[in-house]
Amino acid sequence: MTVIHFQDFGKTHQVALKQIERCNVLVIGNTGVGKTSLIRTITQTRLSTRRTDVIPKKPYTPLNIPIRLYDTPGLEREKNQVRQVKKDIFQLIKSKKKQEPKEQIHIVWFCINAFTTRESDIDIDWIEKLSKKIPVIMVITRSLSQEKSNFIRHLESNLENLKIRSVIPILAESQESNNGKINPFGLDKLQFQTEKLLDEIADKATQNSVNAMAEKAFGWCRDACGKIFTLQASLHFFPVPFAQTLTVPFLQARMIKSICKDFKYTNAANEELMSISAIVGLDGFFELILRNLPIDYNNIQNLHDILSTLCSTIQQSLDGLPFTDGLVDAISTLADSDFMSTIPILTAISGLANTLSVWFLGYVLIESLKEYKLAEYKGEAPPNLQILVTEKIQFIQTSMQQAILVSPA
Ligand SMILES: Nc1nc2c(ncn2[C@@H]2O[C@H](COP(=O)(O)OP(=O)(O)OP(=O)(O)O)[C@@H](O)[C@H]2O)c(=O)[nH]1
Ligand SMILES: [Mg+2]
Repeated sequence: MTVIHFQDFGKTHQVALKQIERCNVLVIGNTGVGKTSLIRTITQTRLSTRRTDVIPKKPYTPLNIPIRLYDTPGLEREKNQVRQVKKDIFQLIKSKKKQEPKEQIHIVWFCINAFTTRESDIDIDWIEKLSKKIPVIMVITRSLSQEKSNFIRHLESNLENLKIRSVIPILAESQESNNGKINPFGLDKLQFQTEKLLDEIADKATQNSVNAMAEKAFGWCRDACGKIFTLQASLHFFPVPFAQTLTVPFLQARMIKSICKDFKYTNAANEELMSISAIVGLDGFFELILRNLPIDYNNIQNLHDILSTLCSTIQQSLDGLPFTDGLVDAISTLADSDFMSTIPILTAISGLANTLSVWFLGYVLIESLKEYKLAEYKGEAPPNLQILVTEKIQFIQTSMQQAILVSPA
Protein backbone atom coordinates (compact mmCIF):
# COMPACT_ATOMS: atom_id res chain seq x y z
CA MET A 1 0.00 0.00 0.00
CA THR A 2 1.40 3.42 -0.91
CA VAL A 3 1.59 5.85 1.95
CA ILE A 4 0.67 9.39 1.00
CA HIS A 5 2.91 11.68 2.98
CA PHE A 6 1.89 15.21 4.04
CA GLN A 7 -1.71 14.29 3.18
CA ASP A 8 -3.26 16.50 5.85
CA PHE A 9 -0.56 19.18 5.72
CA GLY A 10 -1.73 22.54 7.05
CA LYS A 11 -5.15 21.37 8.21
CA THR A 12 -4.43 22.62 11.73
CA HIS A 13 -3.14 26.01 10.49
CA GLN A 14 -5.97 27.32 8.36
CA VAL A 15 -5.50 30.97 9.32
CA ALA A 16 -1.89 30.94 8.18
CA LEU A 17 -2.72 29.06 5.01
CA LYS A 18 -5.38 31.59 4.16
CA GLN A 19 -2.60 34.15 3.90
CA ILE A 20 0.02 32.14 2.03
CA GLU A 21 -2.25 29.62 0.29
CA ARG A 22 0.55 27.04 0.31
CA CYS A 23 3.96 26.55 1.87
CA ASN A 24 6.85 27.01 -0.55
CA VAL A 25 9.87 24.96 0.48
CA LEU A 26 13.38 25.30 -0.89
CA VAL A 27 15.24 22.00 -0.62
CA ILE A 28 19.00 22.56 -0.34
CA GLY A 29 21.99 20.31 0.32
CA ASN A 30 25.11 18.65 -1.05
CA THR A 31 25.14 16.58 -4.23
CA GLY A 32 23.58 13.16 -3.86
CA VAL A 33 22.27 13.83 -0.38
CA GLY A 34 18.73 12.87 -1.46
CA LYS A 35 16.93 16.16 -2.19
CA THR A 36 15.24 14.93 -5.35
CA SER A 37 14.38 11.59 -3.69
CA LEU A 38 12.68 13.42 -0.81
CA ILE A 39 10.66 15.52 -3.24
CA ARG A 40 9.81 12.42 -5.25
CA THR A 41 8.46 10.69 -2.15
CA ILE A 42 6.27 13.60 -1.08
CA THR A 43 4.95 14.37 -4.55
CA GLN A 44 4.51 10.68 -5.50
CA THR A 45 6.04 11.42 -8.88
CA ARG A 46 8.64 9.61 -10.91
CA LEU A 47 11.22 12.38 -10.82
CA SER A 48 14.55 11.30 -12.21
CA THR A 49 17.36 11.32 -9.66
CA ARG A 50 19.86 12.24 -12.36
CA ARG A 51 22.04 15.02 -11.01
CA THR A 52 20.01 18.22 -10.69
CA ASP A 53 22.00 20.90 -12.57
CA VAL A 54 19.87 24.03 -12.36
CA ILE A 55 17.02 25.17 -10.13
CA PRO A 56 13.98 23.83 -12.02
CA LYS A 57 11.75 26.63 -13.32
CA LYS A 58 8.68 25.23 -11.59
CA PRO A 59 8.32 23.79 -8.11
CA TYR A 60 6.93 20.30 -7.65
CA THR A 61 3.41 20.09 -6.20
CA PRO A 62 1.80 17.04 -4.69
CA LEU A 63 -1.83 16.58 -5.68
CA ASN A 64 -4.24 18.52 -3.42
CA ILE A 65 -1.61 19.24 -0.76
CA PRO A 66 -0.79 22.92 -0.07
CA ILE A 67 2.95 22.59 -0.36
CA ARG A 68 5.36 23.39 -3.16
CA LEU A 69 8.85 21.98 -3.29
CA TYR A 70 11.71 23.73 -5.07
CA ASP A 71 14.55 21.38 -5.98
CA THR A 72 18.08 22.81 -6.21
CA PRO A 73 21.41 21.57 -7.59
CA GLY A 74 23.88 20.04 -5.13
CA LEU A 75 26.51 22.19 -3.50
CA GLU A 76 29.49 19.85 -3.35
CA ARG A 77 31.12 20.59 -6.63
CA GLU A 78 33.69 22.81 -8.18
CA LYS A 79 34.04 26.03 -6.15
CA ASN A 80 32.85 28.40 -8.85
CA GLN A 81 29.75 26.37 -9.43
CA VAL A 82 28.92 26.25 -5.73
CA ARG A 83 29.23 30.02 -5.67
CA GLN A 84 26.87 30.25 -8.64
CA VAL A 85 24.30 27.90 -7.07
CA LYS A 86 24.33 29.89 -3.83
CA LYS A 87 23.95 33.11 -5.78
CA ASP A 88 21.01 31.67 -7.75
CA ILE A 89 19.34 30.53 -4.53
CA PHE A 90 19.68 33.97 -2.91
CA GLN A 91 18.46 35.60 -6.08
CA LEU A 92 15.40 33.35 -6.13
CA ILE A 93 14.58 34.16 -2.49
CA LYS A 94 15.12 37.88 -3.05
CA SER A 95 13.07 38.23 -6.21
CA LYS A 96 10.15 36.27 -4.76
CA LYS A 97 10.20 38.28 -1.54
CA LYS A 98 8.72 41.24 -3.41
CA GLN A 99 5.78 39.23 -4.69
CA GLU A 100 2.48 38.15 -3.17
CA PRO A 101 2.74 36.06 0.06
CA LYS A 102 1.81 32.86 -1.81
CA GLU A 103 4.71 33.30 -4.24
CA GLN A 104 7.50 33.75 -1.71
CA ILE A 105 9.98 31.14 -0.55
CA HIS A 106 8.79 30.37 2.97
CA ILE A 107 11.17 27.83 4.43
CA VAL A 108 14.40 25.94 3.73
CA TRP A 109 14.87 22.24 4.31
CA PHE A 110 18.62 21.98 4.55
CA CYS A 111 19.53 18.36 3.86
CA ILE A 112 22.65 16.71 5.20
CA ASN A 113 23.61 13.10 4.84
CA ALA A 114 23.23 10.76 7.84
CA PHE A 115 26.89 9.81 7.45
CA THR A 116 27.91 13.32 8.47
CA THR A 117 29.35 13.19 11.96
CA ARG A 118 31.14 16.49 12.43
CA GLU A 119 29.82 20.00 12.71
CA SER A 120 32.77 21.20 10.63
CA ASP A 121 31.35 19.22 7.69
CA ILE A 122 28.29 21.45 7.64
CA ASP A 123 28.38 24.79 5.86
CA ILE A 124 27.43 26.79 8.96
CA ASP A 125 28.07 30.22 7.35
CA TRP A 126 25.69 29.43 4.55
CA ILE A 127 23.00 28.23 6.96
CA GLU A 128 23.42 31.37 9.02
CA LYS A 129 23.05 33.59 5.95
CA LEU A 130 19.93 31.73 4.88
CA SER A 131 18.38 31.75 8.33
CA LYS A 132 18.55 35.55 8.42
CA LYS A 133 16.07 35.51 5.55
CA ILE A 134 13.87 32.47 6.24
CA PRO A 135 13.51 29.66 8.79
CA VAL A 136 15.75 26.65 8.22
CA ILE A 137 14.96 23.06 9.22
CA MET A 138 17.83 20.58 9.07
CA VAL A 139 16.87 17.27 7.48
CA ILE A 140 19.21 14.33 8.07
CA THR A 141 18.68 12.27 4.92
CA ARG A 142 19.23 8.56 4.30
CA SER A 143 19.07 7.80 8.00
CA LEU A 144 19.08 4.10 8.77
CA SER A 145 17.76 4.29 12.29
CA GLN A 146 15.17 6.31 14.13
CA GLU A 147 17.44 6.35 17.12
CA LYS A 148 19.17 9.67 17.56
CA SER A 149 22.91 9.56 16.99
CA ASN A 150 25.29 11.54 19.18
CA PHE A 151 25.74 13.97 16.35
CA ILE A 152 22.00 14.63 16.09
CA ARG A 153 21.82 15.13 19.85
CA HIS A 154 24.69 17.58 19.57
CA LEU A 155 22.87 19.49 16.81
CA GLU A 156 19.64 19.53 18.81
CA SER A 157 21.32 21.01 21.82
CA ASN A 158 22.79 23.78 19.66
CA LEU A 159 19.77 24.84 17.63
CA GLU A 160 20.15 28.50 18.51
CA ASN A 161 23.88 28.70 17.77
CA LEU A 162 23.42 26.89 14.49
CA LYS A 163 20.48 29.10 13.56
CA ILE A 164 18.25 26.15 12.75
CA ARG A 165 14.72 25.46 14.00
CA SER A 166 14.84 21.68 14.30
CA VAL A 167 16.77 18.57 13.24
CA ILE A 168 14.83 15.71 11.66
CA PRO A 169 16.28 12.36 10.61
CA ILE A 170 14.42 10.81 7.68
CA LEU A 171 14.56 7.99 5.21
CA ALA A 172 12.64 9.02 2.11
CA GLU A 173 12.74 5.69 0.27
CA SER A 174 13.01 2.20 1.68
CA GLN A 175 16.52 0.84 2.02
CA GLU A 176 17.98 -2.65 2.18
CA SER A 177 20.37 -3.22 5.05
CA ASN A 178 22.13 -6.15 6.71
CA ASN A 179 19.15 -6.44 9.01
CA GLY A 180 16.61 -6.45 6.20
CA LYS A 181 14.50 -3.75 4.63
CA ILE A 182 14.12 -0.41 6.41
CA ASN A 183 10.89 1.40 5.67
CA PRO A 184 10.75 5.16 5.09
CA PHE A 185 10.32 7.22 8.26
CA GLY A 186 10.54 10.74 9.64
CA LEU A 187 8.31 12.47 7.09
CA ASP A 188 5.53 12.89 9.65
CA LYS A 189 7.96 14.74 11.92
CA LEU A 190 9.14 16.89 9.03
CA GLN A 191 5.51 17.77 8.34
CA PHE A 192 4.85 18.58 11.99
CA GLN A 193 7.90 20.82 12.40
CA THR A 194 7.14 22.64 9.15
CA GLU A 195 3.51 23.19 10.17
CA LYS A 196 4.68 24.56 13.51
CA LEU A 197 6.32 27.43 11.64
CA LEU A 198 3.35 28.30 9.43
CA ASP A 199 2.00 31.15 11.59
CA GLU A 200 5.39 32.82 11.69
CA ILE A 201 5.86 32.21 7.97
CA ALA A 202 2.51 33.76 7.09
CA ASP A 203 3.22 36.79 9.23
CA LYS A 204 6.57 37.38 7.61
CA ALA A 205 5.36 36.75 4.07
CA THR A 206 2.51 39.25 4.33
CA GLN A 207 4.85 41.83 5.89
CA ASN A 208 7.33 41.30 3.04
CA SER A 209 4.59 41.88 0.48
CA VAL A 210 3.27 45.10 2.00
CA ASN A 211 6.80 46.39 2.52
CA ALA A 212 7.61 45.78 -1.13
CA MET A 213 4.42 47.62 -2.16
CA ALA A 214 5.28 50.51 0.17
CA GLU A 215 8.79 50.78 -1.21
CA LYS A 216 7.43 51.05 -4.73
CA ALA A 217 4.76 53.51 -3.66
CA PHE A 218 7.32 55.83 -2.04
CA GLY A 219 8.69 56.39 -5.53
CA TRP A 220 5.44 58.23 -6.38
CA CYS A 221 5.75 60.26 -3.21
CA ARG A 222 9.26 61.38 -4.12
CA ASP A 223 8.27 62.06 -7.70
CA ALA A 224 5.28 64.23 -6.77
CA CYS A 225 7.16 66.15 -4.08
CA GLY A 226 10.16 66.80 -6.31
CA LYS A 227 7.92 68.25 -9.00
CA ILE A 228 5.77 70.23 -6.57
CA PHE A 229 8.73 71.73 -4.81
CA THR A 230 10.49 72.78 -8.02
CA LEU A 231 7.25 74.31 -9.21
CA GLN A 232 6.58 76.11 -5.93
CA ALA A 233 10.12 77.37 -5.58
CA SER A 234 10.19 78.67 -9.13
CA LEU A 235 7.00 80.69 -8.47
CA HIS A 236 9.19 83.13 -6.59
CA PHE A 237 11.56 83.72 -9.48
CA PHE A 238 9.38 83.62 -12.55
CA PRO A 239 5.94 84.97 -13.22
CA VAL A 240 3.89 81.83 -13.64
CA PRO A 241 0.58 81.76 -15.42
CA PHE A 242 -2.37 80.98 -13.16
CA ALA A 243 -3.03 77.66 -14.88
CA GLN A 244 0.30 76.28 -13.75
CA THR A 245 -0.59 76.54 -10.09
CA LEU A 246 -3.31 74.01 -10.79
CA THR A 247 -0.68 71.34 -11.28
CA VAL A 248 -0.17 70.96 -7.52
CA PRO A 249 -3.57 69.34 -6.90
CA PHE A 250 -3.14 67.45 -10.13
CA LEU A 251 0.23 66.02 -9.04
CA GLN A 252 -1.16 65.21 -5.60
CA ALA A 253 -4.17 63.39 -7.06
CA ARG A 254 -1.92 61.46 -9.43
CA MET A 255 0.31 60.45 -6.52
CA ILE A 256 -2.68 59.13 -4.54
CA LYS A 257 -3.97 57.15 -7.49
CA SER A 258 -0.58 55.62 -8.22
CA ILE A 259 0.08 54.68 -4.59
CA CYS A 260 -3.33 52.95 -4.42
CA LYS A 261 -2.52 51.11 -7.61
CA ASP A 262 0.79 49.83 -6.20
CA PHE A 263 -1.19 48.35 -3.29
CA LYS A 264 -3.69 46.89 -5.73
CA TYR A 265 -6.32 48.96 -3.93
CA THR A 266 -8.46 48.98 -6.99
CA ASN A 267 -11.90 48.87 -5.44
CA ALA A 268 -11.66 52.54 -4.47
CA ALA A 269 -14.26 54.73 -6.06
CA ASN A 270 -12.93 57.94 -7.57
CA GLU A 271 -14.84 59.95 -4.97
CA GLU A 272 -13.00 58.15 -2.20
CA LEU A 273 -9.63 59.03 -3.72
CA MET A 274 -10.81 62.60 -4.22
CA SER A 275 -11.86 62.89 -0.60
CA ILE A 276 -8.50 61.58 0.55
CA SER A 277 -6.82 64.16 -1.62
CA ALA A 278 -9.07 66.79 -0.04
CA ILE A 279 -7.60 66.04 3.39
CA VAL A 280 -5.19 68.90 3.08
CA GLY A 281 -5.00 71.96 5.26
CA LEU A 282 -1.59 70.69 6.16
CA ASP A 283 0.16 73.50 4.23
CA GLY A 284 -0.70 76.14 6.78
CA PHE A 285 0.18 73.78 9.58
CA PHE A 286 3.64 73.10 8.22
CA GLU A 287 4.29 76.75 7.51
CA LEU A 288 3.55 77.44 11.19
CA ILE A 289 5.82 74.59 12.29
CA LEU A 290 8.65 75.73 10.02
CA ARG A 291 8.47 79.32 11.23
CA ASN A 292 8.53 78.18 14.86
CA LEU A 293 11.50 75.88 14.66
CA PRO A 294 14.25 76.52 17.22
CA ILE A 295 16.50 77.97 14.56
CA ASP A 296 18.17 81.32 13.90
CA TYR A 297 16.90 82.11 10.42
CA ASN A 298 19.51 84.83 9.97
CA ASN A 299 22.36 82.40 10.27
CA ILE A 300 21.36 79.40 8.20
CA GLN A 301 22.51 78.75 4.68
CA ASN A 302 19.83 76.81 2.87
CA LEU A 303 16.71 74.69 3.08
CA HIS A 304 18.72 71.62 3.90
CA ASP A 305 19.54 73.23 7.27
CA ILE A 306 15.88 73.89 8.00
CA LEU A 307 14.93 70.32 7.20
CA SER A 308 17.76 68.94 9.33
CA THR A 309 16.56 71.04 12.26
CA LEU A 310 13.01 69.86 11.64
CA CYS A 311 14.27 66.25 11.72
CA SER A 312 16.15 66.59 14.99
CA THR A 313 13.28 68.52 16.57
CA ILE A 314 10.81 65.79 15.62
CA GLN A 315 13.19 63.08 16.77
CA GLN A 316 13.70 64.71 20.18
CA SER A 317 10.17 65.80 20.84
CA LEU A 318 8.24 62.87 19.38
CA ASP A 319 10.62 60.14 20.48
CA GLY A 320 8.95 56.74 20.70
CA LEU A 321 5.71 57.62 18.92
CA PRO A 322 4.69 55.18 16.21
CA PHE A 323 5.23 57.63 13.36
CA THR A 324 8.48 59.26 14.37
CA ASP A 325 11.03 57.12 12.54
CA GLY A 326 9.05 57.09 9.33
CA LEU A 327 8.56 60.85 9.36
CA VAL A 328 12.21 61.54 10.04
CA ASP A 329 13.24 59.20 7.22
CA ALA A 330 10.83 60.93 4.89
CA ILE A 331 12.10 64.42 5.70
CA SER A 332 15.75 63.31 5.54
CA THR A 333 15.19 62.00 2.03
CA LEU A 334 13.70 65.30 1.05
CA ALA A 335 16.55 67.20 2.73
CA ASP A 336 19.19 65.16 0.92
CA SER A 337 17.80 65.79 -2.54
CA ASP A 338 20.10 67.93 -4.70
CA PHE A 339 17.80 70.86 -5.30
CA MET A 340 17.34 71.50 -1.57
CA SER A 341 20.87 72.84 -1.18
CA THR A 342 20.48 75.31 -4.02
CA ILE A 343 17.26 77.04 -3.02
CA PRO A 344 17.51 80.29 -1.04
CA ILE A 345 15.65 80.20 2.25
CA LEU A 346 12.57 82.14 3.32
CA THR A 347 11.57 82.82 -0.29
CA ALA A 348 10.68 79.16 -0.49
CA ILE A 349 9.23 78.44 2.94
CA SER A 350 5.68 78.19 1.69
CA GLY A 351 6.77 75.98 -1.17
CA LEU A 352 8.49 73.77 1.34
CA ALA A 353 5.40 73.65 3.57
CA ASN A 354 3.35 72.68 0.54
CA THR A 355 5.78 69.94 -0.41
CA LEU A 356 5.94 68.59 3.14
CA SER A 357 2.17 68.39 3.33
CA VAL A 358 1.96 66.34 0.12
CA TRP A 359 4.81 64.14 1.33
CA PHE A 360 3.02 63.52 4.63
CA LEU A 361 -0.23 62.75 2.90
CA GLY A 362 1.59 60.21 0.71
CA TYR A 363 3.38 58.75 3.70
CA VAL A 364 0.21 58.43 5.76
CA LEU A 365 -1.68 56.92 2.85
CA ILE A 366 1.04 54.29 2.41
CA GLU A 367 1.00 53.44 6.14
CA SER A 368 -2.80 53.16 6.04
CA LEU A 369 -2.74 50.95 2.95
CA LYS A 370 -0.24 48.66 4.69
CA GLU A 371 -2.75 48.15 7.51
CA TYR A 372 -5.58 47.71 5.03
CA LYS A 373 -3.65 45.12 3.03
CA LEU A 374 -2.54 43.11 6.08
CA ALA A 375 -6.17 42.86 7.22
CA GLU A 376 -7.18 41.79 3.73
CA TYR A 377 -4.52 39.04 3.63
CA LYS A 378 -5.75 37.76 7.00
CA GLY A 379 -9.28 37.62 5.68
CA GLU A 380 -10.41 40.20 8.24
CA ALA A 381 -12.88 42.95 7.40
CA PRO A 382 -10.62 45.66 5.95
CA PRO A 383 -10.68 49.03 7.76
CA ASN A 384 -12.08 52.15 6.14
CA LEU A 385 -9.16 53.78 4.34
CA GLN A 386 -10.48 57.32 4.58
CA ILE A 387 -10.90 57.05 8.35
CA LEU A 388 -7.42 55.56 8.75
CA VAL A 389 -5.83 58.39 6.79
CA THR A 390 -7.74 61.10 8.66
CA GLU A 391 -6.94 59.63 12.08
CA LYS A 392 -3.26 59.35 11.32
CA ILE A 393 -3.01 62.92 10.03
CA GLN A 394 -4.83 64.25 13.07
CA PHE A 395 -2.54 62.27 15.31
CA ILE A 396 0.61 63.65 13.68
CA GLN A 397 -0.72 67.19 13.74
CA THR A 398 -1.66 67.07 17.41
CA SER A 399 1.59 65.43 18.48
CA MET A 400 3.77 67.82 16.50
CA GLN A 401 1.81 70.84 17.56
CA GLN A 402 2.12 69.91 21.21
CA ALA A 403 5.78 69.09 20.99
CA ILE A 404 7.07 71.84 18.75
CA LEU A 405 4.79 74.77 19.36
CA VAL A 406 4.19 74.31 23.07
CA SER A 407 7.60 73.16 24.32
CA PRO A 408 10.23 75.84 24.88
CA ALA A 409 12.75 76.15 22.05
N1 LIG B 1 17.10 3.95 -0.49
C1 LIG B 1 17.25 5.26 -0.49
N2 LIG B 1 18.02 5.86 -1.40
C2 LIG B 1 18.14 7.20 -1.38
C3 LIG B 1 17.44 7.98 -0.45
N3 LIG B 1 17.75 9.29 -0.68
C4 LIG B 1 18.60 9.28 -1.72
N4 LIG B 1 18.85 8.03 -2.16
C5 LIG B 1 19.69 7.61 -3.29
O1 LIG B 1 20.82 8.47 -3.39
C6 LIG B 1 21.07 8.84 -4.73
C7 LIG B 1 21.09 10.37 -4.85
O2 LIG B 1 19.82 10.88 -4.51
P1 LIG B 1 19.19 12.20 -5.13
O3 LIG B 1 17.85 12.30 -4.58
O4 LIG B 1 19.35 12.22 -6.60
O5 LIG B 1 20.17 13.28 -4.52
P2 LIG B 1 20.18 14.85 -4.81
O6 LIG B 1 20.44 15.50 -3.53
O7 LIG B 1 18.97 15.25 -5.55
O8 LIG B 1 21.47 15.00 -5.76
P3 LIG B 1 21.86 16.21 -6.76
O9 LIG B 1 20.66 16.53 -7.57
O10 LIG B 1 22.98 15.69 -7.59
O11 LIG B 1 22.32 17.32 -5.93
C8 LIG B 1 20.00 8.20 -5.57
O12 LIG B 1 20.52 7.05 -6.19
C9 LIG B 1 18.92 7.82 -4.59
O13 LIG B 1 18.23 6.66 -4.97
C10 LIG B 1 16.58 7.32 0.48
O14 LIG B 1 15.90 7.92 1.35
N5 LIG B 1 16.53 5.96 0.41
MG1 LIG C 1 18.69 16.23 -7.33
